[in-house]
Amino acid sequence: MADLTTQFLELPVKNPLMNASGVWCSVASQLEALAESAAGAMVSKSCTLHPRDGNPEPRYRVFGHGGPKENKVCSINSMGLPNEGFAYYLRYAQRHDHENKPLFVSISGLTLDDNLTMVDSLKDAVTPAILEVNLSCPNVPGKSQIGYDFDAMDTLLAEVSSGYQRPFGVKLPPYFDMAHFDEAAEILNRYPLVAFVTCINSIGNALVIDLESETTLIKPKDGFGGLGGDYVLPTALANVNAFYRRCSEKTIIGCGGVKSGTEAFLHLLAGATLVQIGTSLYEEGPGIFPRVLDELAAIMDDKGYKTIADFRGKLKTIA
Ligand code: RRO
Repeated sequence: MADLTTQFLELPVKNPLMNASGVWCSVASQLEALAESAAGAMVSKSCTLHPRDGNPEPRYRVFGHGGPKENKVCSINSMGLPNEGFAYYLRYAQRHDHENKPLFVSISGLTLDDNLTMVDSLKDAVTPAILEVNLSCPNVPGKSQIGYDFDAMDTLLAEVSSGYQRPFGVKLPPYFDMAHFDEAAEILNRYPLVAFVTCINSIGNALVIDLESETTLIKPKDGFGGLGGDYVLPTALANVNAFYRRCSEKTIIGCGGVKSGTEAFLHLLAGATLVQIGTSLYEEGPGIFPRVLDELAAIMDDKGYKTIADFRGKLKTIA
């Protein structure tokens, strides 16, 4: 039977699966369910310095196009960063069993100062939690994504690096242009403390319309929201592989379109070390982890791969 154990920044991890931030991780009961699940690691909901209610509902909808045969699982959300506030997630981190599984704490401050305040507190707190800075929330009205403003991204990475002085990671938005992959990677590579890069956040500002009612699926921002699930898999794989190729000193976490062992395998093949599940976790709950792990192990067995290192990053291209 295939060995699914892996390592993340030298930490042993039981397997490469974890939740995507935002899914099953907003309150302590959900975090505890993840801690008890088969996932190898977990991340908390992106938080702001102070608690937020987020955008009006309906603000998350799952949908499938192509009919039952295609069985597509897609989502659109404009949650607007609803969260319990940084102190809440820090308290959870302080009682989490990090030996059992690594915990990432995701922060998404509304200002640079808020991010630096949270970074300072996390640094001073006695917790092995791993910091991830979300540069890609697409849903706060009036705020653009830091990941799409390369000057702001450079400034933030410089400030967080000098404030935190420990390895941390960033959650990136999807990029769609080779010049943008190059420029983003060049900025990330200036900062050795940026130890990992999570690709991708949802594809921002999509619009899904219900044919019959001629109405948007979600209420905030006139129906515009972040796309997740099946539609984003090729974009996610492109971003994972683009940063894997360009950031040889950094570890890549893949996120986007994972619903079975097949997509988890593809993310690993493209260069991811850990693989996150968002939309499908929202639909199935933490019971999804043992299923996807079994499917991944079966694919590895079929192909004769004994460990993840046998194929991770070994995507072939056509000569
Ligand atoms: O809360 C959200 O609306 C949200 C966030 Br912070 C994010 O990073 N990605 C997303 O799709 N939704």
